[in-house]
Parts: sequence; structure tokens; C-alpha cells
Amino acid sequence: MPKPEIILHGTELSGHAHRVELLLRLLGLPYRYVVAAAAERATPEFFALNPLRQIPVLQDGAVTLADSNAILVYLAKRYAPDSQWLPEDPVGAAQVQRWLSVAAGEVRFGPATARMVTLWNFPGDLVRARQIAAVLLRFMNEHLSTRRFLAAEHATIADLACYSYIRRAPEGGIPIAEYSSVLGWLQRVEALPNFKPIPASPPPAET
Ligand SMILES: N[C@@H](CCC(=O)N[C@@H](CS)C(=O)NCC(=O)O)C(=O)O
Repeated sequence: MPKPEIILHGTELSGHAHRVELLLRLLGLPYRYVVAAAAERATPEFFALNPLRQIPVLQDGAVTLADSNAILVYLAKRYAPDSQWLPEDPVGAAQVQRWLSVAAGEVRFGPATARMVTLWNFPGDLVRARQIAAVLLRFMNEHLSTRRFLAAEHATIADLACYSYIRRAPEGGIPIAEYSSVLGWLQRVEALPNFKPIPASPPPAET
């Protein structure tokens, strides 16, 4: 029986989709990328994949999964169970979960929201998003001043979950140059074998 094809539904500028694509690449898993922009997400076919109409969605044979962090957990457990991407020991697992929560919380409502409001006029409070981002970046910078990666001394899915929106934070008007430990961490993620960058977004049209 041929192995089922892994399909990732996303868009290239989505940091949520990018973190999943990163893990697929870092694990060396072949996949087919299906672009699911707003028009595709409005279809009944996409609703059947994810009633929240959000990307990313992963299909792997009989498994259909939405939510980027859930997909990272699935891929690590399914395809790299003995690796260090998702530690099994109590403290290691908790540290990873902690940063997955930061990715879904402060990262989403800080730098990711600021970028969406700035680039695409997404409704949201830009001032508040930038405040959240500033607190987050100060915390991450301090945390990373004595560590190479967020949750362990090696890369885990926590790093991938946080990477994409922090790298693109300047697109939301959030400078990152002053956070040297964060910059070092971004470079360490980018040095992982088979890494693929998240593309820069075109600057908004001048008014
Ligand atoms: N918790 C979800 C959030 C995903 C998300 O917000 N995706 C955005 C694109 S980056 C989306 O699909 N937005 C369309 C919508 O919410 O209608 C995850 O981690 O996958």
C-alpha cells in the first residue's frame, strides 16, 4: 500500500501555516501544499475540513487536523516519536506546552495581530498589540539570554510555534533589533537543516 500523501492547506504569509511547514521540512516529510486563501476558506469543502475556516489544516490519510500547535504535536508524535522535538519527560513536556500557549496567546495577540492590522487592515487594537509584543519580547530576550532554545537546550516544536511571527514582527511596526538574545535564537532556528524562511510581506501601499 502506498503511503498516504500529506496535504497542508495554508498560505505562504501565514505564520500559523509556516510553523507547520517548517516541521514538515525539518522532519524531511514530503507534502503537498494547497493554497487556502480567503476565497478557498469560504467554500463548503473547506468548512468540512475546519468549521472555524482557519488555516492551517493538515490531511494525512484518514487524519484531518486543524490548529497549528495541534498539528505540530501530531507530526512530532507520529513521525518523530523518539526525537527531541516533543520531550516526554514531565518538565520537558510542560516547558514545550508553556511555549505553545505563549504562541497561541502573546505571540498571536501581540506581533501577529500588529502585523495583520498594519499590513492587511485586520480589525484590532494596534496599540494594545504592540504593548503585548513589547512585554513578550522583553521576556523572551531575558529568557533566551541564558538558553539556546525556548523550552530545552535543543530545538523543539515550541521554537517553531513562536518563530514565524517573531521574525516578521517588524512588519507590524515592532522593532526587534534591540533584542540581541532573540536575534541569536532566530538565527539558531534558521540554521536548522532544511529550514525555509517565511517570506517578507510587501509594504502597504502609500496613501
Ligand atoms: N489557533 C489557530 C489560529 C489560526 C489562524 O488564526 N489562522 C488564520 C491565518 S494566519 C486564519 O485562518 N484566519 C482566517 C479566519 O480566522 O477567518 C491555529 O493555531 O492554527
